[in-house]
Amino acid sequence: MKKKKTTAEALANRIVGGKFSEMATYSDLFEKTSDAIFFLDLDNNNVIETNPSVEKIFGAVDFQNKDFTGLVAAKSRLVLQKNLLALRDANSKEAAFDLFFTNHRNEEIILEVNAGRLRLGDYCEVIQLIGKDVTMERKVSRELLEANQQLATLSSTDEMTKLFNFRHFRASLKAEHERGVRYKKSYAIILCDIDHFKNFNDKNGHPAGDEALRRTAAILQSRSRNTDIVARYGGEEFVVLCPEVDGTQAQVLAESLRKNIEGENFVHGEKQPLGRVTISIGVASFPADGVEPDEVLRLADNALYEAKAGGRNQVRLHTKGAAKKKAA
Ligand code: GH3
Ligand code: MG
Ligand code: MG
Repeated sequence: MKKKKTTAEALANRIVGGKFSEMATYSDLFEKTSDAIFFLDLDNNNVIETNPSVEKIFGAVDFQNKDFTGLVAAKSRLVLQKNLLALRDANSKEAAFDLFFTNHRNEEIILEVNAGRLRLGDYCEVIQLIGKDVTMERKVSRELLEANQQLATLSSTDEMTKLFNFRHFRASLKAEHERGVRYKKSYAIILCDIDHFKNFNDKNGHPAGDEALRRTAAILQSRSRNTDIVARYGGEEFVVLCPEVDGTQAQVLAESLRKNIEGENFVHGEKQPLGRVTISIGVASFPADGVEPDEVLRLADNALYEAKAGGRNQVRLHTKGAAKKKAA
């Protein structure tokens, strides 16, 4: 059966034998599109004409005969000037970029702009900017991005101490281990536990205990390197993951952490069995001590146990000897 022609096809053939779009007049588009259209003088960037949508988007702002580069927000000026300059060069045909404006109510307006040269009749050529109003779209995606970042921060942060939480530490350890294996880099784990903390709570109350935890966290954070991951391991235990550090180097950092806590004047510190708030620390490293992350962690925990057994307020580096002694 012969396929029936659509009305549009039939019409097109009947009238001109060409496309409808070729019959549309530019002035119709200029008047009716929801995009803002600006014509700029090719020589000096002055606004020659704007379409009705410009007023709908910007309100009653008078663009006529003004230098367009002076009408955009300062942060857009450079990108605009660069693109206009390129468009003056006849070889450069089109450009797409975002422009920021401030309207008369001091609100930000963002246009996604396509710019190009447009020949009007035989004698005149202008720069045509067609701008889609993406203000709302960009605002929503920015808010979404911020909300996601906030969520990511929340899900990796310990509420009380503002350090990273255990979950983030585990993820960082996994990533650091993979990096270590691939690039043959070492890393170390420093496991810290506040000494006699139950005593601190019993004598001074839970809120005072919380305060001491926050203070300990702040000291550990401020005394570690920027590249270290300092996290609350749980309860009164903290962990520092040190990338590209071996056991001996980590022991030096651990010793400085211990000294800093010991040297801090904690409120109620004098009521602790050692006369001050102190921490015990166990250190182990990859690949010298353990070849799997859980093994390194377990060995750091063993070393911490040794530090406690040795009298507390001290650092123990995991050694094969210590592990054997414990297993015996
Ligand atoms: P050790 O020197 O052997 O580590 O003794 P310790 O008393 O510190 O260890 P223990 O495991 O017996 O007690 C830990 C205490 O830490 C008990 C618990 O109430 C307290 N703790 C854990 N989390 C928190 C917290 O978030 N806030 C407060 N205030 N105390 C906490
Ligand atoms: Mg503990
Ligand atoms: Mg403890």
